[in-house]
Amino acid sequence: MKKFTLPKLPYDYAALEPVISGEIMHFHHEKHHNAYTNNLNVALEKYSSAEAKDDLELMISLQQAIRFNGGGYLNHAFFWETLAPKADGGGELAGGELFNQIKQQFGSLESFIEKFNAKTVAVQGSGWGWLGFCPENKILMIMTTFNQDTLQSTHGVIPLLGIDVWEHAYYLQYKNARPDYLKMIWQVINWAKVSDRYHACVSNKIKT
Ligand code: MN3
Repeated sequence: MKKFTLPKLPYDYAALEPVISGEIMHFHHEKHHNAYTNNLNVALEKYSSAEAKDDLELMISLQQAIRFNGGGYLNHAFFWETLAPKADGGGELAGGELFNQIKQQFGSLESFIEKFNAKTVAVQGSGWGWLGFCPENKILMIMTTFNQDTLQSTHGVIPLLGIDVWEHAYYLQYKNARPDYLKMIWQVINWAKVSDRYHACVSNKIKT
């Protein structure tokens, strides 16, 4: 059975400062993401055990653990790649196919960010804000998910950009001010990566 391992952060813990503190990145990656990874492995192992095969209640409860921890595993791996230090081009989207599509659908990048933040600030409790690609209508969509639900498994929409709005993602630095965190984070969005994901969708390189 496959064991999942904690993916390496593609930059140093402090590399996103001052937008996201090194302390937050350190805890978020080494504690939170690591816990999802370990708990996912435990749940998967139990699920494949002989005991679980004869116990439907146990299987159902393990499915919930897999949904939560598996989602936490995937969403965080995706999140680290969605961010980049400013020195490596974080925050820059000057043109290109994705930029044009954003402009066409939302008017401007600024107006897109405004709409994204309004929707994501409003997530009740813990969850994620997403820019996704709808494979049916071939359009961009701003969406949210609760807890660690993944966008694709719950809505059939391909994630291009995801922002963690669990309190652990910002509380140590921004305290309760989720809007301030969301206002700042655009300075470290890895638009090159997000654009690559969009290209893969429109050129049908990924299975939808
Ligand atoms: Mn998180």
